[in-house]
Amino acid sequence: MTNSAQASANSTEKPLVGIIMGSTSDWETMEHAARTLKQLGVPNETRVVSAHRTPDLLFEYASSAEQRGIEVIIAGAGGAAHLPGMTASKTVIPVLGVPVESKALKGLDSLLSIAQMPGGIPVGTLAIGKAGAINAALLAAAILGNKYPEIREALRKFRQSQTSKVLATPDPAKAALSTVIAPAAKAKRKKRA
Ligand code: RP5
Repeated sequence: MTNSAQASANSTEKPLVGIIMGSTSDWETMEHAARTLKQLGVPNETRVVSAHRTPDLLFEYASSAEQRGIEVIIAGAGGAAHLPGMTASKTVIPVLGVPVESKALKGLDSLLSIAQMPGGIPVGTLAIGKAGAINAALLAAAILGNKYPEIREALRKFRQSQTSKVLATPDPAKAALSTVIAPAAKAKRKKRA
């Protein structure tokens, strides 16, 4: 088997990325990480693991992840967000933290809890909310791309398509007009027929 075949990654394979979150209420944010990984063909698993409500499960998940073949962990949490840091303390695989937007402080509490780790236990901290969840998945793919050529190519295609979409709509005023004019013309044609 070639290195590339050995390193192939598709959705039927064992998960390479573990997406964990402190609560089911975090799913609204963290589903964007799962969707982005799916789009890139990166096998992943998703679990609710709470640092405060299920600390034993957190220890078990983090300490067994490497042995189970997980190569990157994405951990999302809000408020006193200890999940990413505590996870990082129990494994040497990279942990990417997503600060979930909290009601009280709009996620600033989550951001600082995740980013302000003491020297020695790093957590790669992303932006608050949806952007952070998407970027955590893209960063996980970039990390995995060092080992899995398919993932690196999927990431390259994602970037190219993103660039093409932006270049295809250089004038936002025209784009806005076309969303008004095109449906109106369609309705007119339908009425005539
Ligand atoms: C954190 O507390 C979770 O990550 C979540 O963002 C926040 C609120 O959790 P719920 O009260 O909605 O379960 O542990």
